[in-house]
Amino acid sequence: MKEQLRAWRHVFKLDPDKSISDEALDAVCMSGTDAIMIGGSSGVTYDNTVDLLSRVRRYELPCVQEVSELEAVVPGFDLYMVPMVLNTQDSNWIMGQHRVGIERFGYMIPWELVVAEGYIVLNEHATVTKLTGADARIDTDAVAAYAQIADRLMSLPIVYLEYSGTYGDMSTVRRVHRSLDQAQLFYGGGITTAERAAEAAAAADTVVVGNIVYDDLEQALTTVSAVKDVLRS
Ligand code: 1GP
Repeated sequence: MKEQLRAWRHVFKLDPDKSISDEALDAVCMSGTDAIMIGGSSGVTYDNTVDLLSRVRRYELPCVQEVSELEAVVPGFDLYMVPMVLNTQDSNWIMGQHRVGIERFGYMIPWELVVAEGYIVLNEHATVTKLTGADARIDTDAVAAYAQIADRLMSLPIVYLEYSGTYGDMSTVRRVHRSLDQAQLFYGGGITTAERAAEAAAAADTVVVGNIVYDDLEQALTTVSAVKDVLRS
């Protein structure tokens, strides 16, 4: 699955703390997206994660967990994406939680399914920013520098520009993309239209679409072909 990840261009991120009808979930899973990522910044529990995983498992597509809460890690996902927040002073979110997780559960971690994400959190008003104490008010040079720490110094396979809840600065995304050597660039945040999806797809390797699934499903579904069309052209 780690090899397939490289080819993912569009991902829907579903929040276990939000409800989604069977019909909506069916549309999301049958949309042609490359994968479903399950995760969120608050209210994620073992029970709501198991529930959503089991519903997504009725479909063929890959389902990965983005780990944000140790107690909510559930066996049975195809991959486990582990964020390391780079632009925070609070080392708890870079490796503190990770250390606790390995100490406690290391004997049962399927390392072959674990993928680290170099997270750069860039919406100062997002829950994840408040939670992690990330400094989202950094300039493009700083963002590119953090991305290179992830890519070149730490050899992380993914750099994730997380604008969660707001549409990001695409010139920054393009700049970061150019600066990377080996890491795959994920972009997430504020994709609410096909136009934005296409623009983000041209700037990053992989586009993550979250909230709009819950706010306007029809719009959410248009983002899939918008992303794929950019790649074809
Ligand atoms: C959130 O990056 C994702 O973690 C997607 O952001 O919810 O704003 O689409 P949105």
